[in-house]
Amino acid sequence: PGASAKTHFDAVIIGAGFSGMYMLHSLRDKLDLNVTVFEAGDGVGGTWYWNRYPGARCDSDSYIYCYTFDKNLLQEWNWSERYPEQDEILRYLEHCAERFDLKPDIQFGKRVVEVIFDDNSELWTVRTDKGDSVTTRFVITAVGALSTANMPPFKGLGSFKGKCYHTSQWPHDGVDFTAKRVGVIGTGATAVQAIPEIAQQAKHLTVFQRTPAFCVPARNGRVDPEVTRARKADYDGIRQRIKGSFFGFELNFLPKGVLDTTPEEREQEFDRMWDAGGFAFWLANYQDMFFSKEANDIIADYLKRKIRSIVNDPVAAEKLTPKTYPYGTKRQPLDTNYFETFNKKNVLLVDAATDGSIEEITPNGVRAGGKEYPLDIIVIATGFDALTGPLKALGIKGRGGRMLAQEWEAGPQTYLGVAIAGYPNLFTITGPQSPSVLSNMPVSIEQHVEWITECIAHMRRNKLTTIEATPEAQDAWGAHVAEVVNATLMTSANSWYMGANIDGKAHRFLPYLGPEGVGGYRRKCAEVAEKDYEGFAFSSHGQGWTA
Ligand code: NA7
Repeated sequence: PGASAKTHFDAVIIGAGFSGMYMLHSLRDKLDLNVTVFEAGDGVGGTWYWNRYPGARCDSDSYIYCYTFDKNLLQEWNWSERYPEQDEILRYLEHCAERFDLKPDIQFGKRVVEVIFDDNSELWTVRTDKGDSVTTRFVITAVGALSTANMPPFKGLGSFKGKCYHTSQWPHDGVDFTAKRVGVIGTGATAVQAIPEIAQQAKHLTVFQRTPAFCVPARNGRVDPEVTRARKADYDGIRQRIKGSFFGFELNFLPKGVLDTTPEEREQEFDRMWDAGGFAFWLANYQDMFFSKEANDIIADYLKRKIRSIVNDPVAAEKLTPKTYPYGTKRQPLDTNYFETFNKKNVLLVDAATDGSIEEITPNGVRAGGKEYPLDIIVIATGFDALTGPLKALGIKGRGGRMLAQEWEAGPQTYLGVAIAGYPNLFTITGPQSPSVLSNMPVSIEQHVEWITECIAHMRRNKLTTIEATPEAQDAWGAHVAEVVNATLMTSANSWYMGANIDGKAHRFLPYLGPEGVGGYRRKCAEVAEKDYEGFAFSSHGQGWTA
């Protein structure tokens, strides 16, 4: 029977982006399990299915923003640019879905609304908004970390007579800005990509800024074919390096502190990183940047000088200069002509601190600081309820009816960011308290998928029916996550890493910033498995294996 006719599975995967697609391939084709995927969208791609706003592209270099588990795929696929655009990444994922014949086992257009554990059968029941109800031994969430839109409850939002779009729910046939007065709310990584594109098309653009961003040039462009050839010849080395690296990139901190350098020496290094573009300035800078405010100030000062040198109007430059948080403690936006865009005559910056914050949306536009800005289109680029939002939205109930959304009100509690005490046989790919959004995502996704696959294989070999994190191991992991990050400057910013972008959300650092990065985290997970899944408890009652 077709996937949608079956009602019992070994594993249900939620989401068909990078994570869910590889998870399906692994469990179905390596372990021969009976698996289905529920996907809310009408196609594969996850993030790259939904985020179709102008300028949407990846901020990781294309040669490492891809699957690395298939050597032939690495050789055969050719990216057109250093950072591919949304439609190219979506084409890549479509290609992978065909290549591994994934679509027959993905049920599209079905949003999971309930995931309930039954204490007697030790099986999960998964329900969708389309009325499906299936049972399964394992549930694997592949819902992404940035997939639940943050739509701030602006007063009067519904009264606007023009068109209003959240960047992550963009119309598939695009939006025509020609001759329109457009407002963009937000200046995070998304808005920084969209603003220069919209400004080129619109008659007039008003940018509503709450907090200015430290942007660094992406330096996108075609990749030298020689470089591509050399990389293809060295993919074994590249895989090894990114898997063992701090952030999943071929980037490493400079092995010295900025405080140990002369002004001339560091200026040269800064110029080199600025010219290189991409995340080098953020993730391959002096190693004291995230630890010492004094060091951070020196590095931030370079970027502040850049803003002043690019933006012609000193008043606008001042508004665009970050002052309230250390550099690097919020996600690094990469730009193409972002600051330059504020030199255009048709672009106006409305800064919350100096011009007043948004008071309401009116039928004709946005009112901020007592003034109404008339608009035809509003683009809401206010980001996501990061990491916990997508999991809380699934209606997960574990042992004894305990509710995940409720238990996580004061912040997430997990073991290794991949499992949760009280929720047996539930795995969370790139969940909170794993490196996740603090890494090049495909690297962390592959690591989780492979670890989960091996864990399930281990259970089948040993006729084990449930695996569950112990509360002790979970508490120890939570304490470790907090301890490591508390030694850095990361907790001093009102960032979405801290849950600070959502009203009422607990302020807790959400991803895991391990002392040895994703490489160290990978070793830790491998060690847990080697020590017979230390910190987990297994059982062998409940319904036995059928596969
Ligand atoms: P971000 O990085 O969360 O940026 C959202 C922006 O919207 C940011 O400038 C916010 O200001 C602003 N914002 C959020 N809520 C409001 C309200 N209520 N009023 C005014 N302005 C607001 O989301 P992005 O989509 O840009 O990026 C998310 C990630 O997706 C990105 O880092 C990549 O990993 C991919 P704030 O700074 O909170 O003061």
